[in-house]
Amino acid sequence: MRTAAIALFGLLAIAGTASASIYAEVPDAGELPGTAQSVTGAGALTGITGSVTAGDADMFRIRISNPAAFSAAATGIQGDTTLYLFNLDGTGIAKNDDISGSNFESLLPVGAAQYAGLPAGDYLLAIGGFAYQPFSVAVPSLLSEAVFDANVFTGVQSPQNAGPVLSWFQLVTGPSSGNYEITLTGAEFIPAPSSAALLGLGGLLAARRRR
Ligand SMILES: [Ca+2]
Ligand SMILES: [Ca+2]
Ligand SMILES: [Ca+2]
Repeated sequence: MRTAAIALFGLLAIAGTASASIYAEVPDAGELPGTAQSVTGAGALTGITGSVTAGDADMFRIRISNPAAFSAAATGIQGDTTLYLFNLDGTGIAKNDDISGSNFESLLPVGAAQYAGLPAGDYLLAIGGFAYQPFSVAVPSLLSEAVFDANVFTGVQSPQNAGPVLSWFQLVTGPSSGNYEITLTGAEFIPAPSSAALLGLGGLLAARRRR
């Protein structure tokens, strides 16, 4: 019995270690600050996996514990991803669409001026497929309303509009649905409310009920 318990504990420990560093989207992350999925857990966050459909992007609230070491690299969505980093209020920080003229996957590299000197804390990381872009107006009608210039494809871009993202728009149809994987450095899970705090609350409720 004791041996079984130890073996079970060992299995749980292994499972916890294996799954702790990669966050899997469940079920679909929204694409605006109010509907972004919080990546809660504990410890270093080394990746996020998920999927988008056409006319869809995913936004995650992550903790950048070391901005000087932060990086995000995306693969998937039929070989053409775009990565965006926003402040919690939805204002843009940085975007990369294509790694190069022949590699359409995305990289926000370590040390970019847009984020390497930011304070550690929580930020919004978004991913979309081909030509699905964030806009700083609720109903886009002009390319100049995009948070980031949609006609710049390589390099780490700064925003062209200071306003927060209020909508997304598919500019051109193309391969824009599929699975993706984002590899991260300098990031951590956002701590969930501690179980001790929840137990404390449960104890308080139980105590009140007994009276
Ligand atoms: Ca999704
Ligand atoms: Ca989504
Ligand atoms: Ca791309």
